[in-house]
Amino acid sequence: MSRLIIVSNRLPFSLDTSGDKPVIRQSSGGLVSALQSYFERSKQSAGKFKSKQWIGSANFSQEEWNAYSSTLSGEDFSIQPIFVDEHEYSDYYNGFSNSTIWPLFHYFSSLTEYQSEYYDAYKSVNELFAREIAAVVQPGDVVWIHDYQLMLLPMLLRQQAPEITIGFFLHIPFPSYELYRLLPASWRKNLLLGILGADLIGFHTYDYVSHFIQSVKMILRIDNHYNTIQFNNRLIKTELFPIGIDFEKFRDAVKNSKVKEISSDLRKVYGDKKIIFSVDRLDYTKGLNYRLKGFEQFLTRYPEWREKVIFILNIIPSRDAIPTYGERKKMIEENISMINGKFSTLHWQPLIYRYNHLAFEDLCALYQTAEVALITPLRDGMNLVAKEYVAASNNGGVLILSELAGAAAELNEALLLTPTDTDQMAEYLATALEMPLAEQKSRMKTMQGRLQEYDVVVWVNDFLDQLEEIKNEQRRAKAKLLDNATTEKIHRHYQGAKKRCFLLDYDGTLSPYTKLPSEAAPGKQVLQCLKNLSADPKNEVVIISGRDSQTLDKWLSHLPIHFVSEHGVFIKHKNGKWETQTKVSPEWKDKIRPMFQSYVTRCAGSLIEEKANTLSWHYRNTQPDLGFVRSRELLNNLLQLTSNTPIQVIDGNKVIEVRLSGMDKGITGLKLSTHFNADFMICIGDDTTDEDMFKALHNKAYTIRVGSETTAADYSLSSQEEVIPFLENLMQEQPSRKKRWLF
Ligand code: GDG
Repeated sequence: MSRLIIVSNRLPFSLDTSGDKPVIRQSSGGLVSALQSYFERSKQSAGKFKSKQWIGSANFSQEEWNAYSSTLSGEDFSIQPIFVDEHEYSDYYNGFSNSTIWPLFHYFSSLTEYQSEYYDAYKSVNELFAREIAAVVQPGDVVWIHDYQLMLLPMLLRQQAPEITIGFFLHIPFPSYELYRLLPASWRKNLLLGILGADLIGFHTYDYVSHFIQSVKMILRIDNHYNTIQFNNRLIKTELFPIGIDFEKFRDAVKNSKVKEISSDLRKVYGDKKIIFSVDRLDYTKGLNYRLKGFEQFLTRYPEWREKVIFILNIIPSRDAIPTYGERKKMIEENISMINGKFSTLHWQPLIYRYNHLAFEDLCALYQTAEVALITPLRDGMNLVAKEYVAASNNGGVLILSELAGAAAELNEALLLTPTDTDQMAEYLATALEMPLAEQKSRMKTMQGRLQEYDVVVWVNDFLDQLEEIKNEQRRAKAKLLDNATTEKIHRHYQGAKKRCFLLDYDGTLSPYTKLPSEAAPGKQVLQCLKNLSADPKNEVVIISGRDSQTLDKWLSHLPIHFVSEHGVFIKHKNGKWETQTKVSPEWKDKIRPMFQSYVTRCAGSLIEEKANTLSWHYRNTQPDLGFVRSRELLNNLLQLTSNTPIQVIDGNKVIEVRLSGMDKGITGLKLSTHFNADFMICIGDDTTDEDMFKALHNKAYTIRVGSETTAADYSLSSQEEVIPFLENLMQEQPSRKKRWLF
C-alpha cells in the first residue's frame, strides 16, 4: 500500500504560542475544509493508503516545531513542515503568488505586478519544496500538490523522482490564453512546464481545463488529444473535478443544539426582518463594492423593503500585508458607512458589518437563518460558501450567485447574475425576498441532490482514482516500448526466416512530417535503408501509404519494392503496374470538394490534397487553435453528410481524409499477408489509419506504432527518428544494444 502525501503552500493549521499553552488553530479555507472532511471520513474505512502526510510551509520556527511536534502531528496524518526564510517567503507569497498570479488569474490584469525578484523567490521556494519532498518520498507514493503557489513544483519534483505519481489541482481559475500570455515569456512557459510535471491536472470547471490546454498548445506548441497531452513520452491527463463540500456536515448542522440556539437568537434580535447575508475573505475578486452598490440600489428602487430587511456582511481578514488589500478594506468600509448613513432610521440599520472570523456554529446559524445569500464574486475558482449555504438550507432560502464563480456551473437553480450588474442585483434581491416558499424549496432540493452526489469525499476519491488510472495507462504504454530483449527476439526471428515481408507506412514513419505534404521527399538515409532491405532476395518491402500513386512513383519507383497508395485503393507490385482495387466511380468527390474549399477560405494555411479516390484537408500549417476548431467542425459536417454512404471520414494526424470505405490498410495488409505468405512479417506506422493494419495483422506480424499514443500495435517506438536505425539494426548480423532506439 502506498502513502498519500498532500502538499500545499501552508500547513492546515497554525500555532499560537502567545498564551500560556500553545494553541493549534485549524486554518479556514476551501482546501483545508475539504481534506479535513476526507481524512475524518476515511478514518472509518481502511482507505487505500497506508498512511497520509501533509507537507507545507510552517508559520512557526524550527525550535517551536522541536518543542511541540508531538502535539502538532494529528492522528489523521503526519506533518512535515518546510521552513522558508521570511524575506523570501514574502516575495514568494505576497509577491509572485498574490501580486502576480492571483490578480492575473482572476482577470485583474491592471493589478498584476511583474517583478523578477518575485519570480525568483517563487522559483526558489518551489525548489526548496522539491528538495524536501524528494528527500522523504518513496517509490509508490502518491503526491498531490495543491494550488497556484506551487505550479513549478510538479516538474521540479519529477526531475528528482521521475517515476513518482504526481497529481496537481488548481483551486483558482486558469485564465484565458489572452490573459495568461501577459506573463513574461519565460515565466509563462516555465509555469506550464512546471504543471506538466504532474500526471493528472485538475481544475474546477471545463472552461479552466480548456484555457489551460489552449495555453499549452499556443505557448509550448504541444498538442492535446481531447483532454490528454503527450509530453516527454508521458501521457498526462487534464480533467475537471468541481470541488465538493462535506454535505452531511452542513446538512446535519441543523440538528446541532448550539447552531439552533444561535439561529433562534438571531431570529429574536431581527424579529420578522428578512436576512440577507454574505461571507467572504477580504479580496478585490469578491466584488464587495458592486455588492454594496447593488444593495444600495435595491433600497432605493424598492423603498417598501426598508426596515424590513437587513444585510449581514461578514468579511474575513486576509492578506493584510499586501497594500491593495488594505486600500480595498478602507473603500468597502466607507461604502458601508455611506449606505448606513443614508438609509438608517432611529431603530433600523440596513447593514451589519463584521471584519472577523466566524465560529463554525455561527457560520452555520447564518446559513440556516438567512433568507438570501448574496454571493457575487467578480471571479472565483469555485466558491464553497455558496455550496455550503445550499447544503445547510432546511426551509427554503434563495441563493443569488455570480455567474463568474466556478460554482455557477453546478448551481443553475440559483439566481445567477453578472456581478457588475447592480440593476439586476437590486431586482434579484426583490425577486428572492418575494419568492414563494415552494419554489425556494424546489430549487434548493435540486441543487442539494447534486451537491450530495459529488461531495468532498467523492471529489477526493475521484481525483485519486483517476490519478491511479492515468498511471496505469502510462505503464501500459511503456510496456509496449521496444526494449532490448524484444528487439533481440525480433532480430533472431528475422535472421532465421526464409521469407520476410515489411509493411511500412511513409509519412511520420519512414520520413518526418513537413509543413507541406509535397516537401516530404525521402532523404538519403531512408533511400539507402530501403535499398538495403530490398536488396535481400528474402525480403518483400511494401510502402503502404495514403499518398497518391504519382508521388510514390516519383520518389521511390526506382527501388525494387511494392506500393500501396491511397490506403489500398491502388496496389503496384514490384516491376508491375498500378492496379485499382475498386470499381466505385470517384464522383462523390464533387460533393465534398466545395465543403473543403470553404474550409480553406476560413482557415488560413490549410490546403486540399486531391487523389484519385481520396480528398484530404490538411491543417498542419495553420494557427494551431483555429486549425483544430475548424477540423472539429468539418469532421462533424462530414460525418452528417456521409452517413449511409460508402464514404468514410478519417480524423488523421493534422489531416481530415474522406475516402471509400472498405479500402483501408487493414484489409490491404491482410491481402498482402496472404499474397506473400512470409514467415516473418513486420508492420510499422504512426497514424490512426495504421491502426487498421495493426488490428488486422495481430498475431500475424510484429506490429509497431511510432509515438506514444494509445495503440492496438504490440510494440511502440517513441519517435520517427528511431525507425530507420531499428530497420538497419535488423539487417546486422550482430544487433547493437546501444542504438538510440533501444530503451
Ligand atoms: C480557493 C478558491 C475555491 C471562511 N471563513 C470562515 C470559514 N470559511 C470557510 C468556508 C468555506 C471556506 O472557508 C472558503 O471557501 P472558498 O471557496 O470561499 O475559498 P478559498 O479557500 O478562499 O479558496 C475558491 C476554494 O479554493 C476551494 O477549491 O472554492 O474559489 O479561491 O468552506 O466555510 N469557516 C469558518 N469561519 C470563517 O470565518 N468556520
